[in-house]
Amino acid sequence: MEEENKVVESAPEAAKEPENVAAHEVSKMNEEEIQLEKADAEYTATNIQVLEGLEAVRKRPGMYIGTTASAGLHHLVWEIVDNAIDEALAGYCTEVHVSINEGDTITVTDNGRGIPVDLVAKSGLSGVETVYTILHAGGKFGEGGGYKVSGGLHGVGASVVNALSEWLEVYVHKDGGIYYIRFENGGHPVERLKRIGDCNDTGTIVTFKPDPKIFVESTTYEYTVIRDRLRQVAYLNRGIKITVEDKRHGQEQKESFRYEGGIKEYVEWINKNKEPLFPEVIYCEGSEPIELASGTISHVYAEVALQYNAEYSANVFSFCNNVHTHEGGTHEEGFRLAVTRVINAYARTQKMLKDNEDNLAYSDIVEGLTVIISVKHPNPQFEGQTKTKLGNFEVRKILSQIVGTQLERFLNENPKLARQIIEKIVNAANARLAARKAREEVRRKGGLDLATLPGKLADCSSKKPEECELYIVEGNSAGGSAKEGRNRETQAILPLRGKILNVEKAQSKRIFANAEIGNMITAIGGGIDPEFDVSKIRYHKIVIMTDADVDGSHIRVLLLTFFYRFMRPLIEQGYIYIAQPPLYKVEYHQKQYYAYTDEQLELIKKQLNLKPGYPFQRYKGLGEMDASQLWETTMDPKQRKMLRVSLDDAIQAEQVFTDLMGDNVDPRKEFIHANAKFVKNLDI
Ligand code: 0RA
Repeated sequence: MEEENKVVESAPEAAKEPENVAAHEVSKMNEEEIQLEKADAEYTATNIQVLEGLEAVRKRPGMYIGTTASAGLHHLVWEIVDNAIDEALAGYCTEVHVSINEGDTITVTDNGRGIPVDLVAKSGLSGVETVYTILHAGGKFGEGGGYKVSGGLHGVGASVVNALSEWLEVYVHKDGGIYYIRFENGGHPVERLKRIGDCNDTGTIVTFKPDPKIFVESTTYEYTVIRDRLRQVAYLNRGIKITVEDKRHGQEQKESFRYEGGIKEYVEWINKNKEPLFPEVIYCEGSEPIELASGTISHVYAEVALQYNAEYSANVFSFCNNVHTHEGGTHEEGFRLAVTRVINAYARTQKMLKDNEDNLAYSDIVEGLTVIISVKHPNPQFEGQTKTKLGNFEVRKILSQIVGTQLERFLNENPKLARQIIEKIVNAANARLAARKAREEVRRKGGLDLATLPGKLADCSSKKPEECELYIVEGNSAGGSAKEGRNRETQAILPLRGKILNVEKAQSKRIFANAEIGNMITAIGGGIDPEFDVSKIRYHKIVIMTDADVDGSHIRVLLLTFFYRFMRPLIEQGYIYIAQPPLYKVEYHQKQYYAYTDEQLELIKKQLNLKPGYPFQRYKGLGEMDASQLWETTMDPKQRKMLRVSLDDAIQAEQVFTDLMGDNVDPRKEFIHANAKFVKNLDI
């Protein structure tokens, strides 16, 4: 073992050409003591620099992982998984296993080549130590070698995970040996990489414990969050087997994902509760060479899968390097150009669209269409407010060409399906024209006129959207209390009468004619999709306030569905909130105590030392509260609780909304049962 321990204690001469000298050979060299000391000195110097780098990450974790809340905690997992996926995309790894262990540590195992263990010339450290301690070291290995695509949102590197971990351990199986290193306290190596045994397989096993000093809010991992993301990664990277396992006591579970059909299966899965127009999934794929700044030639790979269903909403989801590009970008633009061009040309040659008729619009083409666009790019540029918009200009043309030629071929080879598609699109175009007419009608009657705010709206006096809040309130009586109790300067109230229209089931013509919806559109002021303009909205907080019962949650889902379909940026940019009225009131010695959960009620009873049977009020609806109570418990910015609705996983949301609002009744029933959980996890 003694001999093996010298892996990284090699002489500087050897370090100059590490790619030619295997680590174990280096270790066997008979080195002069003096050289060893020199290497040690260099190691110490590197080490100081390295630790300064990692310290910077610990000082400002938000700069690297966005947040130290739950999303950041999970980001650590994506980071390590990305490395394994890169190894799979390079063609050397077929399986990735992720386990959540007792104590909320994470282990990621892959059967790739194993992270290099020999010296890296530039760093003077072993490959493993380089990857886990030098910021942005990941890319250096990939260049010239395999298919290295990580970057963008993830791709900050494994060293960031190490920096934010209480401890991190790596085992590498490679060249017949098992190598081990452990880091503590944000990336300090306990010992240098050493060979601890023999093996006849290859791969990398990483385990880390997020540092509770960094993740102060919580260090508890959510199985479903990890499961959902890994399922998505498996869909986006066909053939890779990804397993997720929860080993924590009492919640043991395990699921495996492997999709030979990749994104073709992904669109089928998204559409599983929708009625398809026809079962076929249209699939296009291709790659184009691209020159990197370094002069080396790499490739951009693109694939698109689409399936029509009998519904009306458009669902275009795009990805670059497995990152969901919420804000779209050049890949979506290329797709849009291609389908608009090809569909119109085909419709005209088939005389399904006459010479004197207007072109079919992109919005007509994507009505009832589910699309996955996935691009792998060696040097992605992410732009936009949330850095989820692909900016590489060359991608537009690549997508346009690939989709253009292959969609055209599909239409020519499948004339029956092509006819069905064009008929559906022509229908959508007719409905759009009818809707425009209906809208103009409503406008003429004063309904959608932005200049005339709805009479039911009690507007606030401030005109600064940043400080203005719109409360959408269920029922007229609660609306009355809210109007009376509010802060008139910044809080506006829009009461809703009964249930709003289910937009999931209605064609746009009916949607625009609906008075409640018209009122909301006018009050919010940004118009609606496809012309929705978030910069014009009149309130930066739009608060849904409904009763804490089944009807209330139904109305809430109807409203969320409406926002999701017609004003999606409101959700994407975090402008939608759910008010949290209390469930109980306890009166004791002329003082009121409010409880928002059953647990809180128990706590209050205990703290006040109340006898069993002491009366308390259970609020059945907002209407039971008077104006001052409603203000105090639910609307006062200093005291209220609100949930911000986020769109972490638009695809999950897509399924939730189709399940809840579509024709398929069973999933809706299921939801009513799971309602409590949904309300708790409003991160849809
Ligand atoms: C670069 C080169 C080689 C392997 C890897 C990277 C690698 C990195 C990670 C990160 C997680 N799992 C990984 N597996 C492999 C191969 C070097 C060689 O053997 O020639």
